[in-house]
Amino acid sequence: MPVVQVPPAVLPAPVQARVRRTRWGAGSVEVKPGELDTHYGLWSSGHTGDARILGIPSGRELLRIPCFVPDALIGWGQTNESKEIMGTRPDGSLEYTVADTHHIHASYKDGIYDGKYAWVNDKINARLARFRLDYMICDKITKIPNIQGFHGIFPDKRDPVDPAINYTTRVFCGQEFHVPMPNKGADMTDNTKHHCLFTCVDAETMDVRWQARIDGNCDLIATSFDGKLAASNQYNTENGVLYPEMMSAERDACLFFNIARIEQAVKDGKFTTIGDSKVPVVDCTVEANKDPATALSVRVSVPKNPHGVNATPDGKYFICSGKLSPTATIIELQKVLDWFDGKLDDPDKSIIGEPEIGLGPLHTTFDGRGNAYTTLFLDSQVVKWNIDQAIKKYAGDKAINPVVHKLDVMYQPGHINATNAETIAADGIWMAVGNKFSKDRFLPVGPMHPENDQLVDISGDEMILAHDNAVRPEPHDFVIFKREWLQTKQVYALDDHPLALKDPKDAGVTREGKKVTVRMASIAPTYMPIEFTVKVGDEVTLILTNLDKVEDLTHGFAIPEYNVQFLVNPLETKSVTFKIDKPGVFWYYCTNFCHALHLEMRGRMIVEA
Ligand code: RUQ
Ligand code: CUA
Ligand code: CA
Repeated sequence: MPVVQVPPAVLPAPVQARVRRTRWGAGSVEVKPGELDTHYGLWSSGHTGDARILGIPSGRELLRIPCFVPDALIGWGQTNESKEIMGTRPDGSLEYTVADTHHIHASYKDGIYDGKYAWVNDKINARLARFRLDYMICDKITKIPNIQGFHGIFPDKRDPVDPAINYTTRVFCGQEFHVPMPNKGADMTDNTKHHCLFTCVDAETMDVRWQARIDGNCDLIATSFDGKLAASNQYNTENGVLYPEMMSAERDACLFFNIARIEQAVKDGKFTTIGDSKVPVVDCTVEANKDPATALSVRVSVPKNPHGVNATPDGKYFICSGKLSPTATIIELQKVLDWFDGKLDDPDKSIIGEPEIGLGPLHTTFDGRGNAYTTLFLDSQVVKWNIDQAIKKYAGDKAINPVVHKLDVMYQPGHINATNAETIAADGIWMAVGNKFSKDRFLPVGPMHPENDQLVDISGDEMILAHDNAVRPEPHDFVIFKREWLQTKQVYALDDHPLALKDPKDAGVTREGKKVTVRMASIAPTYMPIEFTVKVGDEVTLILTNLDKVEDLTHGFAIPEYNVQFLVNPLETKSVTFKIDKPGVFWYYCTNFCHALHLEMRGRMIVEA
């Protein structure tokens, strides 16, 4: 950690505040030239449809990882490899070109990130993308059948408790919008035929394992650290189609799924299917799950239209934010398990705290020292409150005020997350707050404002606002964790791609009728071959392997008038397929500065009429 050497007394007041903070342990937000950030941040991007990697505490954006939508820089959505992951129509065009990524979470081993995967959802088109974190690329996308308004996701935090069930971890997915099931043009006004599903995806195969039909909807998702339960807050227990109906009940719910029982029900064949989908659908409706001995799910009531459900790092509690109620609800995991075991007569008795914390509470994070931090959208604040104190107050000690501190943030915060806070190792150092409005915080750039991600030092008793950084709209959720938990590879392996060109001598053109294959290598500062000839009417597949194995030696490849541009990183292979329709000379060239002779790195595609 950088240490400030100057005696505090001679410094102006704001700087003194920073010196004090340095002594508390969070360190300076300044990452000096040559130094590295201490934490990684995985950010979802909202309706730019991708994900971002940030360094924390600097807040610098280090990388964008495309997944659901095309990206011109790396050629995502253009290369054959990325199109296969994204999904295409019969004519070869992309199935979808828009997306809205909301929630991003990484894979765990025993309650701590294992650095293997992260997942993000697409709310618009109900897709789940997986990133492999060693290369920081998207390697799979799964379309979730039957649903719309795919919102919360959360992976298992631990391998499944029942070793008889043969699979690895899973990702749980919530459906926010009610639709007729099947959604084929019938029952459009029949409320009773509108449903929502809770979906389980296998983390390794990315296949949809099962779905659960529920009453009401799912919003955010959280999983328990013991691997037994998944939870979803529900703001539409009314099953309303329009929003006044969704606001009619005084309390909605947090819905808990007993994952082992659902897996068993699927194994025992106790499921149905919907429309053409073959995915098993179990019954998690309220009516079918009244008997604790067999119930697959149970509802715990939570005040009006809650948002955000988060598991505390000690594994004991789930916290639901009130949104339209100025409260947070603390639900004790063990008590929910007791209800399933027949030891608690009323699931609502698992509520052990409901502190008043402020207006418009949305999301909560933790410092690992027993404190919760909740965003207050309407108050434009973050409230720090003590969980034990809130529990004592609920138990009867009315004199207690569990609120420790409130901090103004700029403005209208949504998501919030602290370093390591979604693991058992929450370290209580930094906290990021995603503000939906930035108003006057940055140089004006016209009507569309950036958003303001703020960094807060939470190492002391009071929160200290450490810095603002502008972000392109509009990130939603994010997780932050210490850099030691992630080891990326800096160079690809030739064997990653079955068509890699291992020996430059194999470069060249082969033809089968009108189908032409061009195998090409890049070695700075040249391509091999530096010239190839094709004919109008051909269909060309160009496979390019970057044979430079030096870290950071990335080449680009562009062909004028043929709308081709993509990147190849060290030892990476990518391919593109395009139709030849214009005769002439076309200089392909390297778009990515790679060498003193980068500008000379080019060659000719000669097209004969
Ligand atoms: S949910 S504020 Cu709260 Cu997608 Cu983003
Ligand atoms: Cu290769 Cu620039
Ligand atoms: Ca409601």
